[in-house]
Amino acid sequence: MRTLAIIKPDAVAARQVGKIIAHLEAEGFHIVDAQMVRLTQDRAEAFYEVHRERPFFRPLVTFMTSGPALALALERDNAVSHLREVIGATDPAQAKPGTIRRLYAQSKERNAIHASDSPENATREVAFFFPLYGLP
Ligand code: 3AN
Repeated sequence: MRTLAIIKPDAVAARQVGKIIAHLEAEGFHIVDAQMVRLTQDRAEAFYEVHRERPFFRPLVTFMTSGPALALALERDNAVSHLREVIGATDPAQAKPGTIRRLYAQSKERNAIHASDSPENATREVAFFFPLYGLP
């Protein structure tokens, strides 16, 4: 099955893309497709639509549009749940040692990587960036 990851603008700016991809490949993920993206405000708002009413929505959209990011369609057994384990908790201070966020994230907002949180969202989010791979 497939899931979506986004290496966020903080990690791209800090030149951590290579290390994060190596970490993902070591965890058994295949890169199905990849695209450097500069999200517009409209695209970022659409992507995070479910969070529109949350207090962090505005700063999140500002951050996600602040620089280039790398969208990755990833494939593996149990891709969605495994990727969530590998990235760690939203807050890097709470993330387990060895997880991507513990290793590379700076804060709850600047947290290095996004991963789809359910199979339904993975289908939607892969299709958001890679329409060709949108079907499960
Ligand atoms: P996750 O990315 O772990 O699934 P979500 O879906 O709850 O977390 O939140 C989406 C994104 O919103 C997070 N990746 C993070 O960048 C940002 N975010 C979540 N909670 C906060 C918060 N309390 N303060 C600032 N930003 C947050």
